[in-house]
Amino acid sequence: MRGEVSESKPAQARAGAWDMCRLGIRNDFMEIKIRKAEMVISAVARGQYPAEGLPEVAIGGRSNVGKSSLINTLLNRRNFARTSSQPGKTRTINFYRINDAFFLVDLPGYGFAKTSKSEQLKWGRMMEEYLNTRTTLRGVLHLVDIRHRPTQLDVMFYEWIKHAGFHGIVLVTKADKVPRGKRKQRFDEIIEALGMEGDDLLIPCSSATGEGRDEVWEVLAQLCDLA
Ligand SMILES: Nc1nc2c(ncn2[C@@H]2O[C@H](COP(=O)(O)OP(=O)(O)OP(=O)(O)O)[C@@H](O)[C@H]2O)c(=O)[nH]1
Ligand SMILES: [Mg+2]
Repeated sequence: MRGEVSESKPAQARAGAWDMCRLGIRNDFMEIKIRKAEMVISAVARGQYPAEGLPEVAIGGRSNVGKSSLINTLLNRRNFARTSSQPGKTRTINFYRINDAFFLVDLPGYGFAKTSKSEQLKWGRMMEEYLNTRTTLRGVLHLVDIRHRPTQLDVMFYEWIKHAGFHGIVLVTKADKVPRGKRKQRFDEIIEALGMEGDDLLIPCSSATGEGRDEVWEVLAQLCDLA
């Protein structure tokens, strides 16, 4: 399996719906210091992808789910990846090079109501080309909003990720919007709708409170072999 989190590493939650929400944090996990973060290119086709051969992790999900906000939270920057309350902001594949060591990739969102059929087709082709050909891609973080039941497009996107051979990693965004006591039901709904199983991971996140940031960094570190 491509991009698999290796057996010996602890960021692997075992089966069982609720257990998937817990991710062991390594005691010796050191926060990675962001020395450098650069926007390299907004790509729409394969020929434009960076060719350095550095490992990369992509961040995908519905329009407005919080992909660009997550990148900013991870990097401790306010407006590095462009965010907007208007859905459909990110329409290209945006490559961010971090510490000259790996890429974070902000994927264009899907499911934006005002998207035309031809835009949808373009999105589909762009994603297929990226997921199926990008050999340096170690994993895809699939973002879903804690407040909404996954849509058909979410299910399709998750299937794509798994089908391409990547570890299933779901980040449940905007966790701050739902009180802790009411979350389990939300998680169970997402797990069921996406058909999560085995050692798939589910990590609650919030760009408003920073919840989940450490866990996501640990996943990135493991996927990209960061020291
Ligand atoms: N309360 C709360 N709001 C959030 C969170 N993450 C994102 N938002 C808000 O949700 C909106 C969309 O966030 P973006 O990060 O631009 O979403 P995106 O997935 O990049 O959207 P597209 O680029 O359109 O696909 C913005 O108004 C953010 O401020 C979160 O964790 N909590
Ligand atoms: Mg965006």
